[in-house]
Amino acid sequence: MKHALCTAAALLAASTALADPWPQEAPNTSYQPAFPEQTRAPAMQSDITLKVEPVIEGLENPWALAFLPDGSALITERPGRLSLWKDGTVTPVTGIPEVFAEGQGGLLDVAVSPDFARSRTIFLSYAEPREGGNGTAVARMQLAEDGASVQDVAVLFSQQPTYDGALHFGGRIVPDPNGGLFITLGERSDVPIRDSAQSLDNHLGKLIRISRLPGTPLENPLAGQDGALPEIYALGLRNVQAATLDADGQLWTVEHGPRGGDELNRIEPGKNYGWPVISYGINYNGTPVNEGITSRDGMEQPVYYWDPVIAPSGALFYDGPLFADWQGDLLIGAMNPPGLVRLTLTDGKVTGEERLDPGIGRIRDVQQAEDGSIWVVTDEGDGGLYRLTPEG
Ligand SMILES: [Ca+2]
Repeated sequence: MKHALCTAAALLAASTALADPWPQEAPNTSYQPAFPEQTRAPAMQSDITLKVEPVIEGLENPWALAFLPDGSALITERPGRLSLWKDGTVTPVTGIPEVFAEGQGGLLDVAVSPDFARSRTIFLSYAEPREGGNGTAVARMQLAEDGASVQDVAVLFSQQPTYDGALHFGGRIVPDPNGGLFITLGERSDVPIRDSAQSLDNHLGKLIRISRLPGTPLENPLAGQDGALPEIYALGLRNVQAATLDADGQLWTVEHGPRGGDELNRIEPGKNYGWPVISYGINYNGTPVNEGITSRDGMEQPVYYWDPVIAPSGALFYDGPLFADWQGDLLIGAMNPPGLVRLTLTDGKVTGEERLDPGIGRIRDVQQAEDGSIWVVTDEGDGGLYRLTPEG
């Protein structure tokens, strides 16, 4: 029965492939979208060839990059290294926190404070080694003038509870314009710990917002609620590793689903995004996620979902001069299949999707340089930092 279903779906995919610039592979489920634009948007193809220039090669599972105001860049490698690239030279940065570098854990994101030019402040997220397990943490520190070390390291946040696992750390950091940091936090993957994403007494499967300064609480949407941790900004998220603000300052996230069910969400304060109660995917072993439902009152629908998945990590709204046709489009790093996903959005709905494969492997982070070029890191054992521009 399962085989027959797959064959029919494969035939359907084959018959539409001629019209599509990229193949729509058979979905893992027969779930129906809540509205027509929620999945499988019309395929688009840009009339460009990507030029790929290696900036640094031989990086070990790089996870993130962030530009400094002078155009230099900080790069993390998951085993626990931070480097500064400047004018073609790579300098190791010493003094960063110790990390738990197993499975999906290690040194994760790097973010530059909006006041960096004055404060030299940067933020790192990482899997923090602890008694009895580990958890995602975020530390604040100052980059020395020569870029070779950090000092005054202060841990701003430690996800609770500690868990003895190596999966789903989340870890993306987005500074907001009002003195806060948005931080995405995984639900640690396993049954039953992942159900914690639905309770407000812990940080698993949450998006939180904390102050950039230690000991300065911010107004957050659930802070007054009985038993709710005051940092929580949104809940019911699985493993968000892509988060970015649009031109209006609205936060968007892209999360890893299970088998099927990667999601794009527009984050509203205090809202519940449903995991693991509702999902457009199934468990890796083929069984339904809990009751196998895709909607429930009080839980937000994703703006868009993918089945099969793209394995998203790293995202930005493009607004540079080099890719003139991509203004305001959402670019998402994809690890499986590897490449970049471009979405066009109109009135909060996805109107088209393009798959671009620069041929460099699993893209883990995407950033835009001052000149409008797109810089990415590839999460491979022999990974790198690359600059993408339109050919010609
Ligand atoms: Ca969801």
